[in-house]
Amino acid sequence: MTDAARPNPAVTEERRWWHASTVYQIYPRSFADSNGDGIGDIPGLIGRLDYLENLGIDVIWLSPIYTSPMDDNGYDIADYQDIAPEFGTLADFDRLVTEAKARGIGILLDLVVNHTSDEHAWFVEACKGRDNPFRDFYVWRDPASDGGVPNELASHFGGSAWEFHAPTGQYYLHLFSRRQPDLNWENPKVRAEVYRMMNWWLDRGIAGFRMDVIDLIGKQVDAKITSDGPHLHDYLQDMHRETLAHRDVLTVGETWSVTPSSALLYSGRERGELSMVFQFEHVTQRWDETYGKWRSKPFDLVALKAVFSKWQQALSEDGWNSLFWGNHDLPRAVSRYGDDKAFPVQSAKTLATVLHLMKGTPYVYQGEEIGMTNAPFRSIDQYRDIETLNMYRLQRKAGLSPEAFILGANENSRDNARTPMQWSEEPHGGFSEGTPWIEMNPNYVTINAEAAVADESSVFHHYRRLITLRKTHDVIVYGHYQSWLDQHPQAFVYTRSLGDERLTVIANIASEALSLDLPDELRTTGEPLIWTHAPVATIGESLQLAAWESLALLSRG
Ligand code: ISL
Ligand code: CA
Repeated sequence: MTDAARPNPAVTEERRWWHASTVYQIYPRSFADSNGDGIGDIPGLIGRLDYLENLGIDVIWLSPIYTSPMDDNGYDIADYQDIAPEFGTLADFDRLVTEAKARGIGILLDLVVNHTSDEHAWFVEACKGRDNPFRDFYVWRDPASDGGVPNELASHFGGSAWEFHAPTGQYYLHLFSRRQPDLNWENPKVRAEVYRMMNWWLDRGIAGFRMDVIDLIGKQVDAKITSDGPHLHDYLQDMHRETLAHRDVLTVGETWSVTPSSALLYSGRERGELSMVFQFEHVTQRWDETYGKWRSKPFDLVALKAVFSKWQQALSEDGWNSLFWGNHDLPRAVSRYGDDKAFPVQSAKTLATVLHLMKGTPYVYQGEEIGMTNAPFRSIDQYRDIETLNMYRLQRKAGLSPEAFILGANENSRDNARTPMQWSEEPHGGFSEGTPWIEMNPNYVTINAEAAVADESSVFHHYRRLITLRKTHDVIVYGHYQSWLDQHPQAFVYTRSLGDERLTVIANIASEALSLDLPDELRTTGEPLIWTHAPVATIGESLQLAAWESLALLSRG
């Protein structure tokens, strides 16, 4: 993962290895099960490293693998320095780091330090009494004068963010489930413990961290500020100084509240904070203003392109973008943005093309590279996720029918994208010899890795090409982004320019054919780099595109 010596005089930015890298997200529970208990594990993952090497990815972001009661599938950590037995042992983890490194792949751990599990030793101690030395590791408040909650802060998983602890007569804060008490970052002892733990993992040879809801750590609950609090960037700079400085690692913060200007604070080159952050504007743009993610707004390509352009421009001179369509909290990309019924292969490829040829570091969520779709669930019993189950209870109480709830949940719940990786047409998709912890998407019979690898025209090989192109073409990594035809409701067109090179990307984001008129400035001839239907070497005054057809062409001079 060292910087390849590719002197291109047009590149003025200081190169970092992660600029040309692609990250692959693994949700360990659903990736590969080695022992038939129905739960993916580290040995299973090690067995699939050759597949990932073939795909060409540089980094694995591993969702949490630490000791946990699994109230939120591991985002509730009981011991930061041990591995959950269902996932394996520390020895398995060390072997993973070594085996991945041998294939040129680094491991990013998920740093979940906004909160712990209620089973974490710190919280167990904190509950013992108001004068316990660990009490201040968490956020406690007295009841309001009527005995009720201290204020109206709400949990992201529904209901109040405050839970009463009767034995000590105070409420504690949990911005997620009640089994995920929030850490008190104002306490310097908490910060010191987190840095110590981070250094312990970094010394074990990991490639960096993905930082869970990191924009919440500067919260000031009495002022009802949760995200983007006044000391957030002080804490991040402090963290950087104590752990990341002088280490060549990748860090990415999950920041739902980030704006283009705060992104420069998080990821600015001279800031000493993070490599990059995840912004979610293309995600929330589809959410209803009142009902949020449980009710979607229709797809609007013009608005979507505007979001991407805004972010490409905002971080063009400083900072760095991360690029993603999906993750373990979001619907499957092809189901959300593509057409998973009529054009599953073509639309998966075209979505990949338009995303991967932008400036930033692309993230691929496991299974996306073979075009996995949202699993169609029929009943609430098929769901496992605490967020969905809580929401079901609340919405049922509010009078919503189970059928109506399932309809919305199938589109937006986190479980529909958490079904196991589809490896083959074998029983349980080759994921496990036992019964998977959550049902497989039945379409594994046709959509699976084995079939995809064997077929040169598959979604998998398209991703493989895009990942390779980023490593061999500086214009993809560093080229200046310019959008075209912003108001066109069906075409996604942009160029990337670096020195005398220009990359032109043209995509039809629709299930209907398109006859596209192009402005003079886009007419060109060049080398076809990637395409969905047929290579195109010349762009004239108009272009006929099939449904979900896309292409990219490189011209010089
Ligand atoms: O999933 C969501 C929206 O689709 C959010 O409610 C989600 O909880 C938010 O994205 C924060 O996510 C992260 O922290 C959570 C954990 O449940 C998620 O899996 C994680 O990605 C709490 O640790
Ligand atoms: Ca297992």
